[in-house]
Amino acid sequence: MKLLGSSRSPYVQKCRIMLVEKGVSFDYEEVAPTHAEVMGGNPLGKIPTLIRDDGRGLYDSSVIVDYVDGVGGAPSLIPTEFESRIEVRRWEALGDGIMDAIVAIAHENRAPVEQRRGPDYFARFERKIDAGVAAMEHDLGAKPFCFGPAITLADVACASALLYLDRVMPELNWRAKHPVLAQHFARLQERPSLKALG
Ligand SMILES: N[C@@H](CCC(=O)N[C@@H](CS)C(=O)NCC(=O)O)C(=O)O
Repeated sequence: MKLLGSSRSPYVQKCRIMLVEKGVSFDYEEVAPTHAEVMGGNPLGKIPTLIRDDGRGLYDSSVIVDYVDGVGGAPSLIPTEFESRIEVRRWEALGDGIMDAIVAIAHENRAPVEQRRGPDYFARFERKIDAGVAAMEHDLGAKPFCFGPAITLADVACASALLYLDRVMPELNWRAKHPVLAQHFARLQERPSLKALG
């Protein structure tokens, strides 16, 4: 299988972490969303797009991680038991939501000054990021992982969001307010799956 994406996309990084955690072998190609192969595999023209071995495209990141969890070996990073699965999926939604808010701010920062929507717009998305990171710290609590006794998609999603936050908005200095989450993230950063991102 081949993952099409860019290291600038947090949704792509989420899929790459998942692929390595699951020990699934894959090719990775650094491309823009407008690349012909992306358009061929994903009518929405977005990255990440996964091209399966039979040539069919798969999207978006939440479907790709589900697929990777299924085709990879044990252990499963997405629990099958209903309540557990919903909780891990909620963590994923939290990570994705933080990434969405950072993307909104990053887009706005790239817009010509006269077209920007002003401080209220920034504040709205910064509030989502602050509240999202606070929820991660709270929900992690004293646990060794975001959910259960070992790594799951919840940790993959959490790490993807925090990596992106560090890259795009380091000035937020989230570690000062969330030391427990900071320690967990530091441990996750030691894993080969995160180190492989370069
Ligand atoms: N919800 C999607 C988001 C993917 C996404 O928005 N990707 C961006 C790059 S970060 C993209 O391809 N944008 C190009 C476009 O929307 O035309 C996922 O989780 O995969």
